[in-house]
Amino acid sequence: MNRLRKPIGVISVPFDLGAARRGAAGGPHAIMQAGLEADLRRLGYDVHRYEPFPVDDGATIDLGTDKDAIATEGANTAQSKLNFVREVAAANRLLAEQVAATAARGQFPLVLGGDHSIAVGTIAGMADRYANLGVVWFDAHSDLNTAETTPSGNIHGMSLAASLGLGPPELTGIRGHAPKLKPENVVLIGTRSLDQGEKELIRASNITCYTMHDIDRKGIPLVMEETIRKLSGSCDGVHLSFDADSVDPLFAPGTGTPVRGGISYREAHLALELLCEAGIVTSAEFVEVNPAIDIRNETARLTVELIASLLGDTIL
Ligand code: Z70
Ligand code: MN
Ligand code: MN
Ligand code: MN
Repeated sequence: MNRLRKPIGVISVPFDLGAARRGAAGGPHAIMQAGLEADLRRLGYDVHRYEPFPVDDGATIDLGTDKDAIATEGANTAQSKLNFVREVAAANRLLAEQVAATAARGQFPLVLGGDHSIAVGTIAGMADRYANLGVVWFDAHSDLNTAETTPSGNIHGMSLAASLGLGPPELTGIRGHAPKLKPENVVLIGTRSLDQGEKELIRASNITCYTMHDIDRKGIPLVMEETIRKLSGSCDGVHLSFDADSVDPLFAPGTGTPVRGGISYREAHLALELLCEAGIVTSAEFVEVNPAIDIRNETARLTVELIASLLGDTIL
């Protein structure tokens, strides 16, 4: 296996105001409790763990106000469809800065979410260094909604679009330059739940999308081989964005929006082992682990195992 020769900078983001339901803010703690640091050291890594920075955890927000009510209240304006956009933008500005600083220190940024809205900040931080950043986006969803197409108003369903420069300026403009990504440098894997606007965007753009149908037909080895060939040809860095809901809920029950028919335990490990072997990944984030709905921390433990596979764990 191709072990990274860099120290790992672990960045915790206990934030979940971008999601449909609360709980993913407990993800970093659950993942640490599942033994991440010991595993990374066992693999021979020098680990730098950053204190979770002070994101707005919603403690000051009236939780009696449910998000559906907010989303429908003023559904006549686009702005009203961006739930907690100020808090999401503030968290992502801090995260982008932290990720850029971690990479500048020569460490591999490993970001623990938190809901998937935090991809905006991670990608903004890495796009500082890599003009042609590639992204491998494992997800049941595509997170390609905009203020115009979102059915929910939840920003974790808009973070990839924002990174492509589509969305509110508070998100697209983090660290100045927009867009952060080119559509031809984006590969979606595990897709099985798309909204109408997302389907149209994927069809009209150069985004590569391996749906579960494609994975069933081609198998994970070929899907990963094509992904690696494509991105290593055109990108100067590759970010892995791994939504726990890409994995079948049988193996990853602790996530806010489970969708059955996902990649299996074996497929998830194989995919990340193949990325490891290719040696192309320059940063990673693991998001949407929700300990409030998990079963005995199973999803956090799976996440630790998957991180180990990405970073060079082998059986023999
Ligand atoms: C839906 C929306 C989503 C994650 C759910 C769901 C989006 N497309 N993303 N869970 N990680 O509300 O936009
Ligand atoms: Mn060190
Ligand atoms: Mn997602
Ligand atoms: Mn998802």
